[in-house]
Amino acid sequence: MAIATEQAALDLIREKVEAGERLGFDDGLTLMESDDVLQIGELADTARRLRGGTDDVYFVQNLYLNQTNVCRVKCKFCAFARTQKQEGAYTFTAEELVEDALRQRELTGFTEIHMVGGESPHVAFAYYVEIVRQLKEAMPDVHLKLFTASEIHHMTRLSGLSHEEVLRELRDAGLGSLPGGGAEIFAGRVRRLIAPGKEHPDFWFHTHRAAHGLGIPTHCTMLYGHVETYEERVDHLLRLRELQDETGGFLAFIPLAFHPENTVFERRGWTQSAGTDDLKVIAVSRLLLDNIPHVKAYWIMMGMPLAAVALHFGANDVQGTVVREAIFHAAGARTETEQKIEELVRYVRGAGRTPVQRDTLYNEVRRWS
Ligand code: V47
Repeated sequence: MAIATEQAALDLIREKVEAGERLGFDDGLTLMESDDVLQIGELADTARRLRGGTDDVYFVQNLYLNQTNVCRVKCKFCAFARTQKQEGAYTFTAEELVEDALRQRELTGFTEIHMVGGESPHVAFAYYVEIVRQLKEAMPDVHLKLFTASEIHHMTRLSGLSHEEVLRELRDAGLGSLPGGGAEIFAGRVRRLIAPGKEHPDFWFHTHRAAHGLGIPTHCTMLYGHVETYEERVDHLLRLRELQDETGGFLAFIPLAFHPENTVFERRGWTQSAGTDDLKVIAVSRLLLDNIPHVKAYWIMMGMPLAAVALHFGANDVQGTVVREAIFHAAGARTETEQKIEELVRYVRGAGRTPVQRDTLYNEVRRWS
């Protein structure tokens, strides 16, 4: 787009944002195609404030667990999964996970366990229910944010139950919310290239809609920086916005930058997204997702210094302390695996914002004024 025409298009988008008007597909595409990252970032921050956002920046004290890395799906973007017979394959029992979490709790407190894993064909649905039941029994005050929509779908295949029935059983055992993984990019062309063995995106939506209907809040993600086009990114974001209009059940959106190390894409010479693209995706997400209250700058993938900058591009959450992360680190992430609360506070303050420790449901736990 010629510079003058692009500026005219951005000016029109600014007018819409200032008037509180919803942006459409073409607006999203104009923003994605623009290289004027600073202008888009400022616009996203303006939109965030006009929609009631303040200087508060959230994080949660959490622990990451993975119950198994055994997976039947073989997504081409994944460096974490193993087959049962491969070296390094593991499946923890409920007892082992509880023991691990309790041991970790003696070292650092946490209010949330975030756990996702592979779709192992070697376990039964009862395994998942038992994990949830035992974790909840051992730590009743900890929120359990467990299992992607793909894993929930996998459980329907293991059990013969519907998505609603699986979710109800997990909820009754102690599940608090679902993380947003498994969304990848919804466009069929991309899914066929990067995750041909994965379920149709309709199941992702069906699972989240069912969760929201049962009062289980969820998160949503987009895996970007691989074979997707700008159109496919915008399409993905608008599909999320549509479900949120219907249910209001998404707590936050988390863009996930593709890490190619140890995947087939590394052998084809792929590298990780540049920081400017990460900032642009955060900003455009904030602009298009006018109905999702929180956008996370996930420091695990972008590092805490860039996550702090992203707070001026529409993000208002830096996820949490994390403690142990395996999926991005298997794919070459060079970031730490844990941030101390003091470090999160230091970075958020450095960005001129107010650090607020939250629980999973965004209730305030502590504020640094
Ligand atoms: O679905 C896997 C992504 C997701 C790679 O809800 C990769 O708060 C980049 O669900 N490069 C799982 N991304 C992680 C997940 C998550 C993470 C952080 C916060 C939340 C939340 C959820 O990780 C997968 C996939 O999209 N992923 N491999 C990779 N090589």
